[in-house]
Amino acid sequence: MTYDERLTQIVPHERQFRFQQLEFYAFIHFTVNTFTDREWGDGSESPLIFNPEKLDPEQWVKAVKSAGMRGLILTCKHHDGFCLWPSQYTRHTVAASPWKNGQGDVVKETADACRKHGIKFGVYLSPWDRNSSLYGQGKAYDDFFVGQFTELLTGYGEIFSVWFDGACGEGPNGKKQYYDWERYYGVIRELQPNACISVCGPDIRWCGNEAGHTRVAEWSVVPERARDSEIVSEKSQHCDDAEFRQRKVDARDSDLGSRAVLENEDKLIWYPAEVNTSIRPGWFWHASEDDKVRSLEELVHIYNNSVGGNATFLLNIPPTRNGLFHENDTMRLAELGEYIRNMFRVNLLEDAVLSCDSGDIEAARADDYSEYYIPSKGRTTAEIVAKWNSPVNIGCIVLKENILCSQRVESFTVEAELDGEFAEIYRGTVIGYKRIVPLENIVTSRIRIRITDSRTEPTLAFLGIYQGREE
Ligand code: FUL
Repeated sequence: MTYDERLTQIVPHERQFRFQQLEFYAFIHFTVNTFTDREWGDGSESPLIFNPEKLDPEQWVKAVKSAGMRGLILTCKHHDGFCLWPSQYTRHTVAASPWKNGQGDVVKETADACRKHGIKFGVYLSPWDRNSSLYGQGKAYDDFFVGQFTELLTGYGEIFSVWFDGACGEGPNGKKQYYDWERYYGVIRELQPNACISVCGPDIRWCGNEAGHTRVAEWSVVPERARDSEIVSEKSQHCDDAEFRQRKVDARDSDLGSRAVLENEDKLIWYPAEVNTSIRPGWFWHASEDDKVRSLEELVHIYNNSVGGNATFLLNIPPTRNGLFHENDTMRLAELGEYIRNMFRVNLLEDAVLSCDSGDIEAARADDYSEYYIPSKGRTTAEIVAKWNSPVNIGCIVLKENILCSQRVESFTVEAELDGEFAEIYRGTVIGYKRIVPLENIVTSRIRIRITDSRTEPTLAFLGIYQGREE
């Protein structure tokens, strides 16, 4: 087997494949911090301050759906340790709050709203707990933590993501908790085998920043050492084992999966990236940020580079103190959804003649995995031409590899016929699950896509060429 063939032996697990197809989903940061105007609580907050009088997770779900999101992850417990459900393992929960006279359960209301409106529900649970006296006591805390997520994974229906944050601000002289990750993963697999364990977990990789930045080439095949990479990032100081740190890869490295990086690695894994960022500067709601909601342009840019850059997009929207999204956020979500729907409204390929230098390119027309394009055996390049009878106005191109056959494409170009000749209008690196090529209204009758380098025969599960905006 050649070196490149070895790389393409690595494919997603079914749960990762399903997860990737969600593409875009919401993060909800909500807890005592919403009431104290802080980003990190210290665990000493009184549950009496938690009283979101108009709490309505259906409002959240409707708003995130309007943006085209297909799931929602709730901060069931942030670093301050306050539980949004009535956990039996601590008194530091909604049960001790005045909200609904201590009878409420935010997790249940949110899970129910997701189910009712047909989106997936996931849980964020901070391993770092600043309230629990057990934190730092090894197994005693592990038992407590496993007990808490067992409640979440058994009482609220199907969970698509268990999001373990790596942050810990204890510092060198603070408490040290060595988490028994393998035990946690074992319990999760048993209770929710279809859930992906994200960030401090084996299924979904933190992209390495919280600003919405993306890599030029995002690879899903990476060294096994990249797993738990969160643990060596600057966010996390809870691991001071130098040898362990050396074995790991830094999640923030600009290149995690090129041939050169993978060359000396024994073990490779499928570990796709997730881009997580907030619609505002902070993760939690602050009145002072009501006028700092990201612009539509910025969000479209992040969407194109994450969903359209071989990653998934986890966008945070923080509810206000009354338990509802602020209107500035809901308006932006609706605008974003409309923009995205418009972007993919008209697939111009329906009226185009497609041709290719080898293989059956017709197989790439339908956006599914039952049929896909592959050139003849041994070819690692392809030349695909789409031709229209009269000029069309192109807004963007979408390419998708069949990732069930791994990630193969290393580089490609797009050319448009302008003044009777093909001219290069885009040069791309990887494709992976999906590549969105924004083209700003190119008018042409012929487009040529050249896959210029691929690890083994390139595949395309889908090719779409979409109409630009009417001016
Ligand atoms: C970080 C946390 O410290 C932030 O508060 C937030 O939850 C973000 C998603 O992850 O590590």
